[in-house]
Amino acid sequence: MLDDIAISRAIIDTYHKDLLDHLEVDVAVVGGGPAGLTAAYYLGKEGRKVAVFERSLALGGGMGGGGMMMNKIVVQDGAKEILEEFEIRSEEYSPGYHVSESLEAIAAISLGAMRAGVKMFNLISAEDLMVKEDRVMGLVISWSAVMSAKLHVDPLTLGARAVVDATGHASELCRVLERKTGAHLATKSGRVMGERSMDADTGEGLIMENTRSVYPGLYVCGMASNAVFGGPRMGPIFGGMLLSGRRAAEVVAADLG
Ligand code: 48F
Repeated sequence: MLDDIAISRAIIDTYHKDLLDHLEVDVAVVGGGPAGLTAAYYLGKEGRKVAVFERSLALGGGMGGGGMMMNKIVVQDGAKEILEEFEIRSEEYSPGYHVSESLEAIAAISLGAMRAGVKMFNLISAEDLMVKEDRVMGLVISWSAVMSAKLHVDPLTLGARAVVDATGHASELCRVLERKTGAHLATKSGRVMGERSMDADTGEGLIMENTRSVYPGLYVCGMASNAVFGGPRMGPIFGGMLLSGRRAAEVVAADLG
């Protein structure tokens, strides 16, 4: 006979063990979109302790909606090898333009990351950063439901040797950092420069150089990189997101040593 209380105990106990076990991590990735998930995968694969915090119920960020809710993504030649890394099927629609199912891509990258040891925390939002001596030292987190209900509940803090802002267009962590500390970011203006209008070719090109450390302990990847460094948006071509995720992992790993 199934014991209802045993089911609750199993969930509460194992979840809290996981949360405690990830109170201090090597890398906290905020945002479970294509860039954050890919960064987390490559960092996990090389043995780093990584947790992803995703505000929503589901992983995948903007990828599931493809372009204008047509659930396909386009990936250019340069990022095809990342599709292959995750065994995501694709069709070369025209020379250099590979089309995949967006939901397959989300499922494959998410599973790859989890099997590489990354811990996923959905339904948790990063609302702030822990900053000490001009360095980001961790995250301030809360349940997304608390935030959307605007409940007056204090958050909790976790430590991270590196934090990756993979929050997409909003670049939320960089914005909160500049708003609360007046920090000088590693951009031309020292501020979040804001994303520019659509230009897939330029945007996909710039995203690699914009995937970098933006402040001690804080890195940007994916759409947040172009939003912070003033690059254009690029719409439903996703190669840049995957490449940027991999690049972020390389940059963070090099800094962590
Ligand atoms: O927006 P998102 O998919 O960012 P990305 O990985 O990819 C961008 C593309 O989807 C697309 C594009 C392609 O050319 O332009 O927009 O850079 O994923 C960002 C994720 O971060 C979550 C959000 O719910 C989404 O799933 N997120 C945002 N702010 C927070 C957050 C936060 N403060 N805490 C936790 N999660």
